[in-house]
Amino acid sequence: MSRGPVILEQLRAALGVHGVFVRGIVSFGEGEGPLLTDGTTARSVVLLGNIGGSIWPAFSRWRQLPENAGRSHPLDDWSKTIIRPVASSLGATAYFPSDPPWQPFQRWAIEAEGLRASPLGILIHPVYGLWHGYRGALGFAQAIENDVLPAFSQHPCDLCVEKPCVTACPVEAVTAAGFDISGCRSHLRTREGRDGCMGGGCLARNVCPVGASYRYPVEQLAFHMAALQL
Ligand code: B12
Repeated sequence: MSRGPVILEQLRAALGVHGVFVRGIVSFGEGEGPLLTDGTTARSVVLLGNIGGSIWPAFSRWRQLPENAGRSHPLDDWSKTIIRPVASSLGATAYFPSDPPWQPFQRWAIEAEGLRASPLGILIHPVYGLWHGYRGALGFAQAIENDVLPAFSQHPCDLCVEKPCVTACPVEAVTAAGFDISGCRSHLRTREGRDGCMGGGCLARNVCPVGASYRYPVEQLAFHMAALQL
């Protein structure tokens, strides 16, 4: 019998308490997956991530511990702290979105969850909107069947006529050619940027009508903006 369902059950039990969920599973042919620590390649990758502000309570508690003060990348460190022991107990290889060489997390999410890119570049989910992200992924030598239903058959941005996300950015950093990160960062350093996007979150992301009830809590929005400004 396949060990897949047991692995997924153990993962869900170990990580759900931290607000990290199994977001979907990608399957690979022989030799096509990312490298595992033993030098072979993965047959499946389980994507792990947050839905809305799900990680914020557990992460905030961890961050307040004296030994975690003053870290330069606390969210990445926390993700590794909770995901690595689970990877090791399951004999999996852990990948993290922040670690170069970057693994193609967005390509994996498109395949595993049926997500599509929004005009902002980040992927949109029909229920969670733009309010989700990835905290890690686990590579396995065995095939694991994807038990997560694909998110949708129709792209929510195709149904959105107004596309307020494209016009909401005060410095037009959202362009058809991609995201203008230097224009965004320069604006964040101005008084208008500090009073607007820095405190309350990216205006373009905030204005999206999809999944508005999953919007991150204000402290999390400010945390991500501070990281983006670095
Ligand atoms: C480098 C990087 C950045 C850079 C450059 C981003 C850029 N737009 O070029 C900077 C620092 C600017 C950045 C900013 C942000 N990022 Co960023 N970033 C990354 C990182 C580390 C690598 C991306 C990469 O180049 N991958 C390499 C390629 C090969 O991987 P890939 O999956 O195959 O790439 C596909 C996607 O890029 C996709 N794609 C991307 N944009 C578009 C646009 C269209 C129209 C289409 C069709 C496809 C598409 O097509 C590629 C080919 O399949 C990823 C994590 C990761 N490892 O993926 C996070 C990641 C993409 N970022 C993420 C987020 C949330 C953000 C911010 C919102 C963070 C914030 N603090 O607010 C901003 C948003 C900026 C924006 N509007 O794009 C999330 C996106 C989650 C999601 N819902 O999709 C990721 C996955 C990190 C995570 N932990 O979840 N980011």
